[in-house]
Amino acid sequence: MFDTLLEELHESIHIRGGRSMLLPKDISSFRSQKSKSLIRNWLWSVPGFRRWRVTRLDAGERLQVLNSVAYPEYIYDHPIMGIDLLWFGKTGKLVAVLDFQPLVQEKAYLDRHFKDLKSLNVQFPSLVNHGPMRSFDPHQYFSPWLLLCRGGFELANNTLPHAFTSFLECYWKLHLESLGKKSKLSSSMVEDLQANYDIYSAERDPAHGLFYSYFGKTWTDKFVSEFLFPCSIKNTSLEPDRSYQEE
Ligand code: BLA
Repeated sequence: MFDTLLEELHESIHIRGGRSMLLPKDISSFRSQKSKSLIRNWLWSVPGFRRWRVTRLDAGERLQVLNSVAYPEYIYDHPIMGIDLLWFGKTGKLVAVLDFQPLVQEKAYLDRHFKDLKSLNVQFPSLVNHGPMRSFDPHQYFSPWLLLCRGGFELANNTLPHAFTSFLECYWKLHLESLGKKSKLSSSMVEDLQANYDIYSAERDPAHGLFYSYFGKTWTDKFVSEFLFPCSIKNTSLEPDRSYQEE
């Protein structure tokens, strides 16, 4: 599950000039001792973005994950791109979240950036079937038009791939349009808001318990603070990715 979507994501990054960065070995790929779960990670350097990370977790029948976050450069104030797809094979359950994650919730900002995501809500109503959020606050870094659904195989296998393609196209469109426009939020404000996103996500993300159980505390703490949400621990004036080299 999700390998086709992973390939599609990587291909779409690649054709827009993305280059894969070299990661520390135990972040690039890490296998749990006891459960044979494998996590693989990629970090891309993409024009117009300061950081684009991708994670694929293969824990067999128990869990399959595709997760990705793209942070635009600070001179652009458009939303962060967020993807979180989970497939629990034993119970046949899908949790899928696709969002343009807004830096602020003001109407003018939402009007400016969310026309296309709104239309995806109309196109894919079966992906907008969520109840209340359990871990996150829907009014912080989530948009009113996020695609968030809990479903089964049919949704995962048929609807999700179409929605995924459209979602990526819409986000690239938003990104390309934003390159030509002047941001309304200042770069320093965008920098603070993106750093806050990392702090907020590191605190709330329900994945940490899962990573602890698969990969242990030492590896998980390093992974969360250095790879998933580096701005949650670092002084935001430091560029977090300078330590990584191009592959
Ligand atoms: C939910 N995400 C979850 C859950 C897990 C993960 C285990 C709980 C599943 C459930 O509710 O049944 C897993 N999250 C991960 C993994 C990683 C991660 C493996 O970050 C890292 C590799 N989460 C994101 C991004 C978004 C996101 C980018 O990482 C936005 C698109 C959203 N995940 C998100 C939301 C939920 C969720 C909204 C539901 C949580 C809730 O109900 O509050």
